Amino acid sequence: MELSQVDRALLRALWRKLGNNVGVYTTEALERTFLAFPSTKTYFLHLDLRPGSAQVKAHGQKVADALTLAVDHLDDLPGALSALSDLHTNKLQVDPVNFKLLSHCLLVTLARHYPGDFSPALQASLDKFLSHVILALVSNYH
Ligand code: HNI
Repeated sequence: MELSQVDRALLRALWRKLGNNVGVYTTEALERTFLAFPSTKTYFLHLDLRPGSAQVKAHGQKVADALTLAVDHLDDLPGALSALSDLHTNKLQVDPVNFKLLSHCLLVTLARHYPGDFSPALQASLDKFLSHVILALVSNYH
């Protein structure tokens, strides 16, 4: 389903509120993903995955920057994310189920930190946004 103007406005307002902390929440989401869904760790065996790891934090910041780029390019997510799509599909060969697990943990993280903002409407818009990001990332799978 397309992102409506309301979805876009809610997302942009949330991102303004997150400010420089997108990386903090993405890192928490990664830590939750690794704990709740341990099979996801198999892609990161070369990194130190212990809670508080500087490597997970650095990776969280990269994922955060990609999500911020996506929020800034809601009209062309496949274009904005095409290099990342190539990386995840052809090079890393990430099984697409894993993207849902990370996005679930991102929703949980944001709900925990912004309970007052996390209305059902915001949840729906965020879920839609993350589904579009995932679609763009897996668009290279054949
Ligand atoms: Ni993902 C690297 C963005 C989901 C496994 N990933 C990146 C980078 C970005 C990124 C940005 C860094 C690229 C670079 O250095 O050029 N990843 C995203 C986004 C999502 C996502 C926006 C979903 C919302 N990645 C996932 C998932 C997995 C995953 C679900 C597997 C469970 N990503 C990786 C791996 C790397 C990676 C593995 C390489 C890490 C490294 O440093 O070696």
